[in-house]
Amino acid sequence: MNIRSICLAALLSTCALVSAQARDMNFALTPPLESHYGAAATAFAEKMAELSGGDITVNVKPGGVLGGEREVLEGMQIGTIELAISSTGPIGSFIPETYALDFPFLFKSYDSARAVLDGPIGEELLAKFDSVGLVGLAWGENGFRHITNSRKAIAVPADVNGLKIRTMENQVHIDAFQELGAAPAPMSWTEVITALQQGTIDAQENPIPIIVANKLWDVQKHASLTGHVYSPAVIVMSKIHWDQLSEAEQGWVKEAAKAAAAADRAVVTKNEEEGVALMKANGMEVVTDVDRAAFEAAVAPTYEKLAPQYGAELIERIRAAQN
Ligand code: EAX
Repeated sequence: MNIRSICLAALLSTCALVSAQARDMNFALTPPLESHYGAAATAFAEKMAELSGGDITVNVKPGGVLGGEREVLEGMQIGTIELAISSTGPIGSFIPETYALDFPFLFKSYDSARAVLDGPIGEELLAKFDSVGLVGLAWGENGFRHITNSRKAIAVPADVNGLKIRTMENQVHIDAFQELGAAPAPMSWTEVITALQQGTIDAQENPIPIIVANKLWDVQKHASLTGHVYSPAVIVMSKIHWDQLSEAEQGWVKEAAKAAAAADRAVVTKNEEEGVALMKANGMEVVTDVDRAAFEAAVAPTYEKLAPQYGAELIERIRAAQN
């Protein structure tokens, strides 16, 4: 064998060795690492390292360093980002059927929401991600959303009138807050803390895990446990990258996603148990006796207006599944 053949053989075997060795994937999330989403991403990374024998390294990218949730979803569609956990907030503009999950006061409890998402309805919605260049792997959760603000205690719908409140880029949420007489300001989470600090908005709404993870008591004096929306979160992969995996590797990803969802929900449960005390200990005025029935009645027109467009039949199935 001449020197040229030897060098070529050496080069090819090196390439083969490198390609079989560690591959890196980024996993994006907007909250800090110390959060329910961070726990999900870490669990995913650890499970993938275990199952791949170290061949696949998942780099957790917290704090919105790779962008807001909508931007991350767009990045996954073109393959610049491999993985993420995202609330459903912006997903409705990619997959309109998921808007059914975002209607106010639709889910009755964490147990019933988890049961619906882990059942046929959740599976049906995950299957729809394929059509937009994404792979819906598993349902985690963000939690029941509550209002925080810098102005006053909120206990009844009239208290929300005129409030400049950030919402996710979600048509159903925007409409619901308009029904309450608020001035919704949809924006990416990555802009919210600055907007609250600068006073360009008075309020935002998020689950206790987000309030705690972001120490929102530093920028919001008041919290009101409205629980107005249950916010699911999906563990999702770029289809471009999914299609490059072997069948075995795809199985690892699915198993890692299940571990991520379980880790996420465990932190949500813990935050729900301890979060209010933590918020109060850090100076937040927390209204716990919110008139939820009045809020539910006030946002009912959102169903009349948007359910026909965003899945009235699916909303009824979700309601029936909780009885
Ligand atoms: O990191 O944008 C939002 O309010 C979502 O809850 C997001 O997951 C926060």
